[in-house]
Amino acid sequence: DDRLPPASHTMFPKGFKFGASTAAYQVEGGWNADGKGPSIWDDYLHKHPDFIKNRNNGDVADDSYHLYKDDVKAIKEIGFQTYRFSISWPRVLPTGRTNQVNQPGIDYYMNVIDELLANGIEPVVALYHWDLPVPLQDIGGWLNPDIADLFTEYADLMFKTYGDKVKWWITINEAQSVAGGYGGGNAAPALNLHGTGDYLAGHNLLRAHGKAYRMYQQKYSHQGGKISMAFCGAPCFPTTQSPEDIAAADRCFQFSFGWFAHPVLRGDYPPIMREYIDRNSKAEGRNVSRLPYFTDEEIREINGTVDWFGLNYYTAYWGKEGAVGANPSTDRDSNVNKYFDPNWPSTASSWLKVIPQGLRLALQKLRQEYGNIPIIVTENGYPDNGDKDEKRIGYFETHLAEIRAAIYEDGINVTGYCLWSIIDNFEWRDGYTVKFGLVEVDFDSPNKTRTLKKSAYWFQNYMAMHKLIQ
Ligand code: GBH
Repeated sequence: DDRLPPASHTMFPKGFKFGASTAAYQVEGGWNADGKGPSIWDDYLHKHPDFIKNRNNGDVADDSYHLYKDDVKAIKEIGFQTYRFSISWPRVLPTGRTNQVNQPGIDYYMNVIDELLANGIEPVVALYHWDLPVPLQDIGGWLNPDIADLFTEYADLMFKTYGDKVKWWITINEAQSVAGGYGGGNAAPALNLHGTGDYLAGHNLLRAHGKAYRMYQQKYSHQGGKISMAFCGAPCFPTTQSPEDIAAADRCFQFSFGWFAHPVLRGDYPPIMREYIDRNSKAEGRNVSRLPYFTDEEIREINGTVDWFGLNYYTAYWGKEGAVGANPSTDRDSNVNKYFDPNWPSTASSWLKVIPQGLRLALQKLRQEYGNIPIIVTENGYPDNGDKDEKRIGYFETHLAEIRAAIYEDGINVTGYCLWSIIDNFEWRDGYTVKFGLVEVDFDSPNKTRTLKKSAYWFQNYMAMHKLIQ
């Protein structure tokens, strides 16, 4: 069949790694076990249970705090080479500060890492997947510039403790989503400082990342680890090929991925963000821009601080010119009207339509903007209500085909893929109603019984078939 690509192109390149992801608050439970301090998610959901479907929270979740060996067993059985998880900052530092270290928390992650390594699975570790220690939120959280030093002290302890065993680090998962917790109200701390708090939080997230990276270079470069952030965004296809629509699609990229990627790869914010936000701020009668300025020293510190590019991809949009969204807000500042194609399949998550071509679009755009940096897809997955596992298989199959096309037809340096998620877990505002896992969890059973889904067996087979024999 001449429509098929050459046989080798159905394979992944030598060294390509497959993995699966989770995040601490979504799977661990043990919210106050053995000296763990509360995070902003513990605190917010205890105070505002109606924030989440069925008033659920992550107090127990998958109980991976006690059952992590079951998770590793599934990862091993399916055949993944890597496991991406996150460390809960308040589990190791209950006050957020290094003057009080919680030894059982330290031991927990050491056990997880040892269990992975004993099973031949490489850890990919995120330091921040949204669960800030409450005492740090009490001083303003990511709005307080001091957070950069506090994060760096925490990162230092993590590198010192685990860095001999962990070679792949993510400082911050989806800085854009973290900033959203200050700007949009959809995530803890659920502040609604749209168009101001989000930019300020984003600014300090970048400062924190830059400082932590430089500290690693200075103190731990002998460990030979590789550091990134996990970037998120949904790229836009231009509605037409008109210059206006093409420019709008570019702004869609710059205001999402570019917001954090441009500073760490090119120094400073994307020029178009600077221009639009400064102009809007002025028009609003402000004498300072809502988008903070870096000092020259900060730009030098932040520029060049990712060794690889972590890409979380789920969905895409059509885009055209248009000021929509709250006033002010990042959406409105971008002057892009983003919308879903009615033909793209819906899923259990209203924000996620299935459009695999968007993954290749994102990869192409990343290469165009940032050159041939190695890219690892750090998240990609399909949500259902426990009823559409076949569709999950289709989602993976089509997205992985786009990755192969990006590698072989576009020459893009994609070196790995971590799906979301190994296991059904606490899906933030959707609670336990929306499931992304390859492994089903009986949340009503005392031992949170784990059962591999069809998609897990499909993935097992897929990796065996499509990985070049090495
Ligand atoms: C990722 O975020 C997260 O890293 C991960 O923890 C999560 O489980 C996974 O995706 C699946 O959701 O409430 O309608 O305003 C993906 C990006 C950003 C998508 C926030 C949902 C809120 C949509 N997410 N967004 S809405």
